[in-house]
Amino acid sequence: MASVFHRRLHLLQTQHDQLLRRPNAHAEAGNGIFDRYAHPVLTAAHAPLAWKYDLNPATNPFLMERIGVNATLNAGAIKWQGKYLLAVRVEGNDRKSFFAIAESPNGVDNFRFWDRPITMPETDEPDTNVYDMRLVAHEDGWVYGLFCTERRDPAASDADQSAALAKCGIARTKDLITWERLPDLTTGSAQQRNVVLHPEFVGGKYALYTRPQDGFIDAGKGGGIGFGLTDSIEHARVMQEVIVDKKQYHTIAEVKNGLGPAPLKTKLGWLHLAHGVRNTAAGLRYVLYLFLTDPHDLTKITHKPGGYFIAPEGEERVGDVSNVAFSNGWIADDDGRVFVYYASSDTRMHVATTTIEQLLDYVVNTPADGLRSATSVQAINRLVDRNEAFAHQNGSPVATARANS
Ligand code: M1P
Repeated sequence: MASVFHRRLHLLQTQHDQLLRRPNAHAEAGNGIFDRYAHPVLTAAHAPLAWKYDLNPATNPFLMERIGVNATLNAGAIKWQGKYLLAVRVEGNDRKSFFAIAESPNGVDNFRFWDRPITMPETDEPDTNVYDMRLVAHEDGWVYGLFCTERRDPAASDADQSAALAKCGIARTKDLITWERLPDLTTGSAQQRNVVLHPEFVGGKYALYTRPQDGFIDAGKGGGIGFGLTDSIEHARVMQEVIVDKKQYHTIAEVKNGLGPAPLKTKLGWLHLAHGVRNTAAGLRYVLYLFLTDPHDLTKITHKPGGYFIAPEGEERVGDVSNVAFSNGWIADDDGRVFVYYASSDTRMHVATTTIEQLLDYVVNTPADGLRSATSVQAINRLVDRNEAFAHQNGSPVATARANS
């Protein structure tokens, strides 16, 4: 009779293999803007068995899990040597996050982690926790990873074991395996999270999107997506931050917001994906939104649809931190397809697919937030007017579609 060890190993390997091979497909008819998929692309269960189990029957006869993986979330993304790569925030049962690369041949399924997590070098001031890496292939030839580094607030009393300081950590690589750690970003703000490197030089300088904040959770008066320049990335220092997109009363971003991945260059300008946070009786709600900035002035928003682009839906609404959609990675393919990687409820990773053409249509033609109930009704009435005028001249498109079906 097979030992407990071997029975369990067979079961674990079979289940893991089935999960990794599971094909993914569009989940629903969609809204014409993007397609959701039936399954998450990465979950905690995707972590390699060798990261969790001592696979020697002599030292682990019960095949007990020795190290737990709690969640896979907030991944940076890059197309690399023809493969779709995610730099995933993997969170252990011990609440520490680290980064690991997962690779897929098609961007929507079959994601597999590389053999080992990334060994991220530390600075002289060790990080307690690192998370939410944005990957950017910069025109200087390096691939940069900008992430949040969190350490305990040295000013906190012994009684307060949760006060923390968030800063932007910076590292670079040529192969996504060996990383060179650079000094953390210095800014005039008390704390920083959601810092993103712009892929091109701006006036010969490195350009950074920031999210100045007064406290660790509370953005305070510093809320908004900022922008600043630094002469050097080896000693990055942004002393002047211009707010590009501020938090605003009774919108999806009234508590705070932050940029997601680096913006995509399009024929109409730079396309940005960001998250907005509002408060509710059930806690904070994180949703994703888009905006476009001027091709030559990165601080000037030219188009910003009202409301959210992606909000957590169905099972996505439940997890370690419920009601959260968060994205810091997307990939624009050469054929115009766009893969938006988003995490739900700080627990697992999903993909939504769309195209640059669809995203620009959405950004340019979705009414902006009029900031009042009355303006929302006016927007609907304008649309109904247009539809009635069209039907008057051409007959009802709904009746035609029915007749053709
Ligand atoms: O828990 C939701 C998110 O909270 C933070 O986002 P922000 O900096 O905008 O508050 C981050 O810790 C993020 O990792 C997390 O998903």
